[in-house]
Amino acid sequence: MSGTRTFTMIKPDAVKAGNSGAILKMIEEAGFRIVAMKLTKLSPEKAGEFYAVHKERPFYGELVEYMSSGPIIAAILEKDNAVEDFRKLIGATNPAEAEPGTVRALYGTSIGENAIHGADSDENAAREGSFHFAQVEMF
Ligand code: IDP
Ligand code: MG
Repeated sequence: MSGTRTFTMIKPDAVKAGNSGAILKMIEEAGFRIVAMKLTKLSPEKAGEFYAVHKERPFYGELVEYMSSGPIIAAILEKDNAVEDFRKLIGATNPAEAEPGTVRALYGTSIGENAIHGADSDENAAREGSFHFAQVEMF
């Protein structure tokens, strides 16, 4: 059975462009409840650790540099079928291929700078949530 929580980050390009409010509105209107949220900035070391699973991919260096380039908003979200429904709301990795009306179609600018992150499994949602929120069990 699928879980009720997912983890997201509004990425530096979207925060910088002033799209955080519009994106959070989409998230809430889609039925997600914000369980924990913070504006933060990842050091290159922390970004590298977060995306360690992509270490062997050719874009890893670029991804780490980009994700540490400015403030992000990290959040834990709650809804039935959270992980799958949230991936639907954000759309495909490449904004050019994302369904119209999805967050990435509306606010992403390239395959790298695609506005938002969404965990891809219940296990990763829990791992990524605890990476950013030490006190996650209290929420
Ligand atoms: P996802 O975020 O849709 O799950 P992943 O394949 O897990 O996509 O890639 C993680 C992140 O790495 C993407 O969201 C994007 O920011 C970046 N990325 C993925 N593919 C490329 C690429 O080909 N060039 C540059 N950056 C990429
Ligand atoms: Mg992924």
